Amino acid sequence: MDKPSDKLPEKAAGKLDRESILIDARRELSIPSRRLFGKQLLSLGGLSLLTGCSLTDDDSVNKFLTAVSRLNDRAQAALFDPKQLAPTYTEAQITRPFPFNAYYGIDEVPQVDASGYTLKIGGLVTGQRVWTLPELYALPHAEQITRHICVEGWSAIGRWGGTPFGEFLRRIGADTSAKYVGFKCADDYYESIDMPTALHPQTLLTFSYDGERLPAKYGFPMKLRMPTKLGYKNPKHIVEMFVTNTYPGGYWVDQGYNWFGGS
Ligand SMILES: Nc1nc2c(c(=O)[nH]1)N[C@H]1C(S)=C(S)[C@@H](COP(=O)(O)O)O[C@H]1N2
Ligand SMILES: [Mo]
Repeated sequence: MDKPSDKLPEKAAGKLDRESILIDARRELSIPSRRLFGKQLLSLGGLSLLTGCSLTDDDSVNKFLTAVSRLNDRAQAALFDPKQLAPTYTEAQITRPFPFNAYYGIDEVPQVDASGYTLKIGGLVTGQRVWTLPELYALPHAEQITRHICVEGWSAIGRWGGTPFGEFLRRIGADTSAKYVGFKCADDYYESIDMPTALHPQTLLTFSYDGERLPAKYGFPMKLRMPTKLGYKNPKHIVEMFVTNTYPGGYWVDQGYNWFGGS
């Protein structure tokens, strides 16, 4: 998967083109910035003040752009309404075939062995232990038909089934006042989400796709499905999760994508 064409640090690298950095920074702040900062257009100086970064070399430009992106995260987090539901669709609206996507091709999809599989739970939870698949499959089940939106420019409607993640977090004794839930996957993917999204009623830990056991390409044995977030925020092949107050980042986020990743 290519990074988006307007990925900030790369554009800034090599050449200190302040005008285009500013255009990109404004675009990055886009609509939430208007709500956060009123109608005022931010100057490069204003953004530097907000982020506490001077723009003297490539290194500081990169730090600045990361900081601007984090400002955007905060704006998105502030605007996130934990009760607002993403649209749901009918069976007839499901996209067939549903697209596969990963940072590698379909022939490299990890083949997780079901019998040896365990999900490790760690961090700020009272129930630090591993879970087997039969235990996970026995959890309360919900089905959902929602739209998955990928930043690469496609979206598709799919049907996922699994257990409401908020209930699962309570079951494992998660500290739901903590900031983040982090995920490690069977490939080299990793992700993290904000607690309000983790507790959102439509956030599901899914084990099935369209009524069938989740196939390898869609993330066997499980994918965290959040219709309120962009595709890359939805980790597949989860092998470990942890609750933490230390920002864990994510595979694409650490390469310049926006962390909140709301859709
Ligand atoms: N483990 C893992 N999870 C991942 C990815 C990945 O490469 N590895 N790609 C992400 C991206 S960018 C997208 S769009 C969706 C694709 O999910 P799908 O194959 O079910 O369409 O998975 C997300 N979760
Ligand atoms: Mo994606």
